[in-house]
Amino acid sequence: MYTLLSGLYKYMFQRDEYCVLILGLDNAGKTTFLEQTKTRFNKNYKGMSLSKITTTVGLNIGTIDVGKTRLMFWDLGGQEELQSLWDKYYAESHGVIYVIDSTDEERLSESKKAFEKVVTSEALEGVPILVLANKQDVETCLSIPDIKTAFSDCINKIGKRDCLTQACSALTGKGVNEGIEWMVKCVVRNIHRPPRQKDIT
Ligand SMILES: Nc1nc2c(ncn2[C@@H]2O[C@H](COP(=O)(O)OP(=O)(O)OP(=O)(O)O)[C@@H](O)[C@H]2O)c(=O)[nH]1
Ligand SMILES: [Mg+2]
Repeated sequence: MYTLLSGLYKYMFQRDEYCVLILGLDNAGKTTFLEQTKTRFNKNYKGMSLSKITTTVGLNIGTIDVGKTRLMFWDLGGQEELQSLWDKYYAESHGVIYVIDSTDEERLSESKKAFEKVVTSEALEGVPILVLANKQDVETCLSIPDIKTAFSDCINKIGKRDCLTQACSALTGKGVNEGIEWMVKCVVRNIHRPPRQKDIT
């Protein structure tokens, strides 16, 4: 009877957990995206005012549940000296969200270089990547085709993995749900691929 009840409890309430990294240059909008995501997916979450978010020095952690899937986000600081810490988290992550500031044409090539390092990292082989072209609420921002053109020589480095470029505004929430729902599908589908380090230890 106990086994039956505990099995039923697990079936109803236990969730599969996946770790998702949020990467990108400083000022791209990563923490704003995380706060917007938590507000949208956690019913009673009263987040901080988005306008009060300041640059991340360590990391921010956030969790959301989408159906039977739990995503745990690690939002890392994007400043140059903090980028060297990103790869410490690669082995344990099941998905990556890479955020680009679509209003910052000047730093686009810097962002592309950082993105290249991420996609060519062996520790992230096969891990799905959601590329967010953020700040699309700003009228003068770069369009998705503009950004795809600027990142075009990365395409053959992406390898065999799921990758989607999504227009987004972390501030207004546009494109946030679509991006998250895509990520959920990918990490769940990826369960049949080799497990991440965390799953082995
Ligand atoms: N217009 C607009 N501004 C945004 C959007 N997302 C973020 N911002 C602004 O961009 C600035 C940086 O946002 P953060 O979320 O702190 O950026 P971050 O990527 O976490 O930066 P670091 O923590 O330094 O790596 C803030 O002033 C945000 O309000 C957006 O979608 N639209
Ligand atoms: Mg931040």
